[in-house]
Formats: sequence, C-alpha cells, structure tokens
Amino acid sequence: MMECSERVVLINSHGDRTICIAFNHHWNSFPLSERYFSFVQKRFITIGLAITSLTLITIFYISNSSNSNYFDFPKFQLYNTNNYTQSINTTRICCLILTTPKNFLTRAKAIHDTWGPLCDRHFFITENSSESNSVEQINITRELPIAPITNIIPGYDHLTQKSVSAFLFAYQNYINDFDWFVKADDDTFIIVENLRAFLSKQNTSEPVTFGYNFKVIVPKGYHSGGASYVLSKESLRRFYTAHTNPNSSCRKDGGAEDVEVAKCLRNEGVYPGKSLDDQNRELFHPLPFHDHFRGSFPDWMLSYAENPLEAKYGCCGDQTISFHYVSPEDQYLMHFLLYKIRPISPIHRRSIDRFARSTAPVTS
Ligand SMILES: *[C@@H]1O[C@H](CO)[C@@H](O)[C@H](O)[C@H]1NC(C)=O
Ligand SMILES: *[C@@H]1O[C@H](CO)[C@@H](O)[C@H](O)[C@H]1NC(C)=O
Ligand SMILES: *[C@@H]1O[C@H](CO)[C@@H](O)[C@H](O)[C@H]1NC(C)=O
Ligand SMILES: *[C@@H]1O[C@H](CO)[C@@H](O)[C@H](O)[C@H]1NC(C)=O
Ligand SMILES: *[C@@H]1O[C@H](CO)[C@@H](O)[C@H](O)[C@H]1NC(C)=O
Ligand SMILES: CC(=O)N[C@H]1CO[C@H](CO)[C@@H](O)[C@@H]1O
Repeated sequence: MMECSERVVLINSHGDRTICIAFNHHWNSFPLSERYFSFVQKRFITIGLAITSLTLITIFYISNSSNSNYFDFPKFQLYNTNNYTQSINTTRICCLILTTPKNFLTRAKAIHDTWGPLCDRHFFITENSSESNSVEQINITRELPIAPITNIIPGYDHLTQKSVSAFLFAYQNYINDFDWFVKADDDTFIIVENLRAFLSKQNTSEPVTFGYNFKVIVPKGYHSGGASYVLSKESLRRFYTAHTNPNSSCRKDGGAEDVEVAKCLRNEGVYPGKSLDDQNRELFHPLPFHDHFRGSFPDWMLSYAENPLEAKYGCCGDQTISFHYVSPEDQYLMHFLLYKIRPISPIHRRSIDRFARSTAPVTS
C-alpha cells in the first residue's frame, strides 16, 4: 500500500489510473471476510458520497446564484493538501514531434505507443509524402495525430522549416490552450511526468527556454535539438511575432534547426533557463542513456557543453526528462522499465536506495 500511495503522488498527472491500480492491489490482498466487510463498507461509502455530492452541488449552485464567495469549490479534491502537485496537474504541455513518413511505422508509432500521449496533446510534424505508401503506412496516418500543416518541405536539410512551421502552427491554434511547447525529434525519449514537474516550478510568462545547454555558436547558447527543448508561452509569442515581421533576421529554413531557432529567440530577448536539478545534474540529455551513464562522450561535447560532463550516478538527475538517439525498440524498453516494472516491498525499496547511493564503479 505504501508503494501504491507513493505512486499516486508521483504519477499524479494520471492520478485516476494509478489510484485504480493501487485500489485493486489493496483489494486482492484482503482475506474474504474483510472483503465482504469492505463491500458493505463500500456501499455505505457510495451512499455517503452520493449525499455529499448532492450537498456540494446544492451549495455550489446556491453560492453561484447568490454571487457570494464564502464557499470555495475544491477543484482538486484528491491533492488539495499539497499546492505543488496541484500545479503539476494544471501545467499543460503541448509536444511537437518532428518526423517524416518513412518513420511513421517505426519511430512515430513507438512514441505514439509510449510517451506521446502523456503530453496533454502531442502532434507529429511531417511533410506530406509524395512516394506511394503501403496500406500499413496509410493506415497508421489515421492513428497518428499529424498536425494539419501542408507546406512542409521534405528532407533533413529543411528541418529548420519543419520546426518553424510547428511553432507557428502551435501559436496560431493553441497558444491559449497550453503553458509550454516542447519540440522533440522522433528519436527523443521524454519522461513527461518529470518534464511536467520541472515546468510546474517555472514561469511561462517569462521569455525563457529549457533544454540541454550548448554554450557555442549562438550568444547565450542554444539547446540540443535531439534532447528536446521547451518554449514558454512568452517565448512562443516572441518567436511568432519575429517570424511574422518581414524585417526580422529569423531564418525560415536552412542551417541547423536547433541553432536557428535559438538565434531567433535570443535576438528577441528569450534567455536559456537553468535546466539542471538542485544538485546540478542534467535533466535533458543529447546522447543515449548508455552513453551518459558510461561517460562515452564524443570530443566535441567537451567544448560544446555548458556544464561539466558527468558519468555514472552524476549523469542524470533523479527526475531526468529526456534522452536522445533512442531507437523504437528502446522507446518500448524505457517505457517498460519506467512504468511496468515496480519493486513490490518497502524492503526492496530500501535496498534499491542503498544501491543508488553507493559509489561502486559501473561495469559495462
Ligand atoms: C498553498 O496555497 C495557499 C493559498 O494559495 C497558501 O496560503 C499556502 O501557503 C500554500 N502552501 C504551500 C505549502 O505552498
Ligand atoms: C497529401 O498528398 C496526397 C496525395 O497528393 C493528398 O491526397 C492528401 O490530401 C495530402 N494530405 C495533406 C494533409 O496535405
Ligand atoms: C488498413 O485499414 C483497413 C480499414 O480500417 C483494414 O480493413 C485493413 O485490414 C488495414 N490493413 C492493414 C494492412 O493493416
Ligand atoms: C512571471 O513572470 C512575469 C513576467 O516576467 C512576471 O510579471 C510575474 O510576476 C511572474 N510571476 C511569478 C509568480 O513569479
Ligand atoms: C520594417 O522596416 C521598415 C524600414 O526600416 C520600417 O519602415 C517598418 O516599420 C518595419 N516594419 C516592422 C513591422 O517593424
Ligand atoms: C486529481 C486531479 O485533479 N486530477 C486531474 C488531473 O488532470 C487530468 C487531465 O486534465 C484530469 O483528468 C484529472 O482528473
């Protein structure tokens, strides 16, 4: 039970489902007599709830119609003891995932099956395929939430255009519906709950972006495109305004996507926010998880990275947000490890914590 109630708090953006799992767990572990007692109890609780609901509804209507404010209707009854979890639940995230038709059945499908739907809304941003598609490919386009953008130019050389189109589309249609706008690639893995928890502590009215910070090429630096990066509402507004101003120097195509988007934003006074945890460990990761953990960093990373490169347990914050170069198979594996496998006892939990604290060298 302790484990279950912990999970309710941790995975609170999907509170309902988790509570259900926790309850079933609890229920099955009861002996039969207790189950019967529980059943009777449940009936009383149900009746009690119905009466309480009626009372609340009545009070709500009365207080509404009389325009008085002495009864503040509780919006988040389950979490109203903790402001922090409340704000996690109300932090709305729109994920924009760049892909291409040849990846629909592999990378896009894997994201759609795993972390994509954990965003409040996710869109795949793709060009329209001119090649003849297989039946499977045509079928999958009916399942994937593909953003209805028609003017995207195919090809890796036009990634900037794809990303710019994605942000303009998000601004024009959804600026009021979300607090944060994330750009990811189709080989990015995002732990959306951690992203939401991180963003819930930030201010979306600030001209700020978050991601993995490279300190080169763009003044004040840019975020690795593959690790995914986040624009606040205010940043997206400035990006849109710049792109609709014919005088702006923001590039609409060409160059490197992450660099060009950052150049445009920094020109508009949008600054990179601190994207580390309170122990200064990275949360966004531009390489696969094995490479960060083992410390296999390519030479260029040494000069690009704004923060010192760390391996082993220092590689990644406990509330890590993303990894890059994650294959479709590894998207499913990560999802399985993070959401399906659960240590079952508090004793097990303690041994895991001890292991995590140990400084024993990692063998590869
Ligand atoms: C929770 O919110 C209330 C009202 O907004 C505030 O008075 C209180 O200090 C907050 N509690 C915490 C722990 O932040
Ligand atoms: C993509 O192209 C096909 C064939 O040219 C066309 O039938 C379809 O409507 C187009 N879809 C979009 C979203 O533009
Ligand atoms: C494609 O979708 C159609 C209609 O839903 C279905 O009948 C057909 O079996 C699907 N084909 C494949 C190869 O998945
Ligand atoms: C959020 O940022 C805006 C713009 O800088 C500022 O006016 C506002 O006071 C900030 N809100 C909080 C809660 O810090
Ligand atoms: C663009 O520049 C021209 C010439 O400097 C200026 O007259 C015009 O107001 C500018 N337009 C915008 C939208 O800033
Ligand atoms: C406890 C709580 O209020 N949970 C809500 C969090 O947000 C989701 C999606 O908007 C709701 O479905 C939950 O009820």
